[in-house]
Amino acid sequence: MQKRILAYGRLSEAQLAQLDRDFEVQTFPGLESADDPAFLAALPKAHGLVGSGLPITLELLDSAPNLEAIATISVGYDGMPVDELTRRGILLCNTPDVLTETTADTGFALILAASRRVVELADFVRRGDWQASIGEAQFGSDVHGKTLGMIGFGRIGAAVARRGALGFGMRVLYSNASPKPALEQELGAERRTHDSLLAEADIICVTVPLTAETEHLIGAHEFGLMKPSAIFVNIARGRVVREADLIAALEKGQVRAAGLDVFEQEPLSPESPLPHMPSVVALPHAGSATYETRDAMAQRAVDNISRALQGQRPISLVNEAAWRP
Ligand code: 8YV
Repeated sequence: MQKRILAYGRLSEAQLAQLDRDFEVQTFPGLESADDPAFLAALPKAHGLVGSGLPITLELLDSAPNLEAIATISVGYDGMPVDELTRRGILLCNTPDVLTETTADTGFALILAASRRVVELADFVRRGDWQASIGEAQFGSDVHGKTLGMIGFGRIGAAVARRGALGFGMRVLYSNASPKPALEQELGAERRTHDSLLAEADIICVTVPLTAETEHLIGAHEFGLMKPSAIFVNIARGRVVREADLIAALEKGQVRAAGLDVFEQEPLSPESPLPHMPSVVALPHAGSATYETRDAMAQRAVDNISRALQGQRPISLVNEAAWRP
């Protein structure tokens, strides 16, 4: 009997054909809740799940007693009940590496857009407000030669810092749980405590994963430490920042501008003041959203689930403790 996979993410025809060769595959494109009757009916016989955005609840796991592996099409796995999956012997696989450079591009796009007021000035032209030579009211702040403060210095943080140091002549500071001597060597990066980084950096970019330790890491106290000219960028997870405190800091002029790809609640409510503030560039969680990278992420997830269900070690395994070779 072939093992069964429920695929609820966006997979290409070639990727579905790859899965079809070895498994029985049922697709649920665009599924965001497990309430779909066909999905609920399929869970009891499912051995693998592949997709993203579906909350993996204990109730869902109880309905899927044959589940052996979940391949999420994302690097982040906050919100996944990792300990519970491990306890049940279910492998959790993610998609690191393939999205690093694209997400760093997004981070740098936000750094440039927020610093140089790209969206605001493009709107100014679009509205027909460009009637005379622009003046100080339209000036932005430089990026090249500034001090970049990275909160989190993993793969994506390092890739943002590399762009800053090598492309824009920036000095790089970082705060991270562990020191990164190789990156200090490569980029001249200097490790700082969280508070001194916030006070010293001109541009602050958050790339930490969301964990119990990093939830609401940046709030009123932290914004109070930043320079009034600081540019704040978040490409990590919205809940790393107390959004109400960010709004207050922008309103009070405690920081100059923000570039945000992630929010406490997603999709962001149209009621939120953030996208309406001229000093904010807001994106719809698009960090990895390119044709090439989303395809590479889906491919990694397909390879992960195939390997997991065939008794081979997945390429990217989150819960090592669940792996039984
Ligand atoms: C995902 C992300 O594509 O990989 C992540 O952790 O944040 C994005 O790149 C998004 O979460 C949809 O799965």
